[in-house]
Amino acid sequence: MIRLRDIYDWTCLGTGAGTHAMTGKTPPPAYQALVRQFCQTGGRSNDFLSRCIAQFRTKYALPPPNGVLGPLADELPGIVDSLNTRGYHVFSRTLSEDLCDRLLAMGLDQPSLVREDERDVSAAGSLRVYREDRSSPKGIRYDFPVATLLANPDVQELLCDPSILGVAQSYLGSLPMADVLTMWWNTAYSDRPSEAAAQFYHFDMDRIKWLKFFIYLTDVDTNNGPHTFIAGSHKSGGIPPSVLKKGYVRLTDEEVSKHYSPADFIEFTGKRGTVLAEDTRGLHKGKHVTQGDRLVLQLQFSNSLLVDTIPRQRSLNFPPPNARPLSNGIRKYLPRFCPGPERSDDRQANAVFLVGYPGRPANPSPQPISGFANRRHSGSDRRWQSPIRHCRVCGQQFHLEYCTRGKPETR
Ligand SMILES: O=C(O)CCC(=O)C(=O)O
Repeated sequence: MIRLRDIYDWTCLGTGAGTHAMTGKTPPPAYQALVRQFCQTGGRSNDFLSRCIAQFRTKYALPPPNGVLGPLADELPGIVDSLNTRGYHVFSRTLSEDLCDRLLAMGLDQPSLVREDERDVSAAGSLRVYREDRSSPKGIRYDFPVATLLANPDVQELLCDPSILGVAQSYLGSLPMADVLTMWWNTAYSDRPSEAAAQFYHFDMDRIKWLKFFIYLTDVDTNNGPHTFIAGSHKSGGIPPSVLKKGYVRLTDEEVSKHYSPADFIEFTGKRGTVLAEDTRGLHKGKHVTQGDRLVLQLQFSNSLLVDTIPRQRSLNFPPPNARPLSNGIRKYLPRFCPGPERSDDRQANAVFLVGYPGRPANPSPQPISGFANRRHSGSDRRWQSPIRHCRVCGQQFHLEYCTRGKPETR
């Protein structure tokens, strides 16, 4: 039966999509409607929207899926099948020791933000170097500014990696857009799980369809915060209506265990370098850390940037819309992610929204300039900086925009 509320929701979604197409912003009622319809239909609303999106955001002509996850051409159908049926896939190939060493060094030496917790944490919101805090952490979680991550050539390579992109595109069924890039430490700071550190079961609902890649950069055993997932809960009808009725909330283990068998609870332990892909529309959490710590790098690819009004969200708009098909290989687009901020106060940048490329519509022919060109961004009252940089890898000129006002954002 169609209810008045459903008509209202779909109207909000329709007008929200229109507004997003014109302004790049989604009105909050459209986001609320997306979540409500997800809960109401058990996820079928998202499936329907994804089928529509696949009609016009058709797939890129990507190079063969050979990369950090191995040569995946033969395995790809099985991987997508495992993502469709179970909601996750753990790749047999791990990242190389060298790559893990370099990413770990960034995690230890680059400043990260101590996340606010339910308790009063005096260090919350401050940028700290984790190496100095490792033996005595000052908070439950340390998040890296996205600008730091984007500045790292290894992260840039991962964002462009054909095996990662191949999996994302095959699962999404339409072109993948990198819209979340995050890395964080989980610590044993607290003696109980934290909502702020995503240590209670929940589903994500920030997009229509997406795939997250979790990359462990430290060894993860059952005590230092393995990621955990309820197999199959990402499917339509995979979360019971009685749970969805509660809305977009955090759930206790006891609550969740009433609805699933023990075999459905998957705890992902693994050596550093382990990579898992997961549809976090299903129920998941990070297990409470009781010993040691965990460093995770996370990439997310989505089929649409709709619903990007969530303040903590960052959109990387990848690959650039004028870049299709990727005839000369994905590496051509590396400049979009290179290089990062060089001035120390850039670390305060609170979000990188669009990583530009030569010829992006907002500035069709960027000129080489030194310094920063301050300008307003899409009517926002925040100040956006738009430096022109040169890619360290290929020397091409490109454009990077980020906001320098306000408190740094965390995810
Ligand atoms: O820390 C974790 O493993 C959970 C992270 C999480 O909830 C998320 O990325 O959506």
